[in-house]
Amino acid sequence: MNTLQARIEAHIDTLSTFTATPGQGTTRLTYSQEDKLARNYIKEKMKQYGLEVREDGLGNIFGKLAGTLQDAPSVLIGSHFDSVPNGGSYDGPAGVVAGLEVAALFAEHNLKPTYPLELIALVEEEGSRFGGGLMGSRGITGLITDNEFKALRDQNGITTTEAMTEIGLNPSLPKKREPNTIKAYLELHIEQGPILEATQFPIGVVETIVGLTQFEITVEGQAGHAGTTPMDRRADALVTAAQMIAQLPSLAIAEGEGTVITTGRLTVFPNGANVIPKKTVFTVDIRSGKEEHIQHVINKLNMLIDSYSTNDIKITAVQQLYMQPKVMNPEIVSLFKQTSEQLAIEYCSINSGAGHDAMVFADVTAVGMLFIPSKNGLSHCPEEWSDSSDIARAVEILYETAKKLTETNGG
Ligand code: HGY
Ligand code: MN
Ligand code: MN
Repeated sequence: MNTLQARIEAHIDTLSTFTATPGQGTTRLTYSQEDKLARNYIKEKMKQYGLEVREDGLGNIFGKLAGTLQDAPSVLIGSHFDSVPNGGSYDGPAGVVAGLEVAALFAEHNLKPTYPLELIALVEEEGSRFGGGLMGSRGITGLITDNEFKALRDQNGITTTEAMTEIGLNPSLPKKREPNTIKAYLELHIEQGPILEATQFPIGVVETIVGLTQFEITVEGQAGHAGTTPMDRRADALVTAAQMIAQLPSLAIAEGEGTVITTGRLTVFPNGANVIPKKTVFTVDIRSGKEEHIQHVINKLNMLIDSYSTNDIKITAVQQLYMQPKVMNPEIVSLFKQTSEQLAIEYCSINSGAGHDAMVFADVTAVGMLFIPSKNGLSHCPEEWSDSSDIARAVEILYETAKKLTETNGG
């Protein structure tokens, strides 16, 4: 194993220890103690690799290698470092680590770019704590206003600003970043699906990212005694939710063309075995490569909600996220492909069924993504694994691409 691969494995292994569920995957919620440990590690490495480190008013971390051009826009490289509950070690960190090692190669070759190279480690891409997702990148691009950010609360009612302050971050720092300060955004990510492994390509050059939307649906009925309440006098919030959730898959299947729908979270109140549930809250995640399918499913979801609403059962839906499908920047896509060919690294084109911060930055700058294979196509689970040799290949491609985009000679 070469030193680059060894360093990559050391980064991934260290970051994976910052979890609230040791032995049961990575659980690293935004602004948690685990976030703080991972953040300190990332900042330490950024400093070690000669970068100027700062955090913004959302807690995103930046590591900048200044260019010779004054006030020039940066080439950003990075990904997110939060996780889903009981997730894996690579979803997000693979891209942060790749950025770190690109910076290490710039330092090793003592390169001075014309345009700045800037690493970025983003918060709350998963939305596991504050809902919706893509929070760090949406905050930078102004898709989330300062007031909307301050109003976000986790499941315990803790606000973003309270949680930030708890780990020593400063929510009053600037959040939005002007688009003219960003020249490009590059992100390495694990595929999180089976295609690259099945086709035996070590690298996927991403062409498009699916559109997605997320709803939080609340069903309110009437709590009651499980034993004394006759069946014809119940307003059971869980039975209603279950009847609705059971019908969701057919809405996506009817659309076809890869449209998917998922209920990942369901909470029952008061959650007692002998209590008729008063309230349930569940999520609905809808994705498709074509926006029309997403719109169709949203319309059918609203019809489903109306059909189950009665005098005794009240149903409300809050849309927490809506992102249109995105196409990656053609110039960067071809740069990735040319560079892979020059490096004799086999690649294929691939479309992303997962959402990524890159889809947010695509609205304000030129964006490109690389994928590496996921073992058994698994992700968002402790079994998630990718080969550090594939990450090393991606680092080589990102390094050569970053040199071109920052107009750096040598190395
Ligand atoms: O849900 C997603 O696609 C990403 O993992 N946040
Ligand atoms: Mn991710
Ligand atoms: Mn993820």
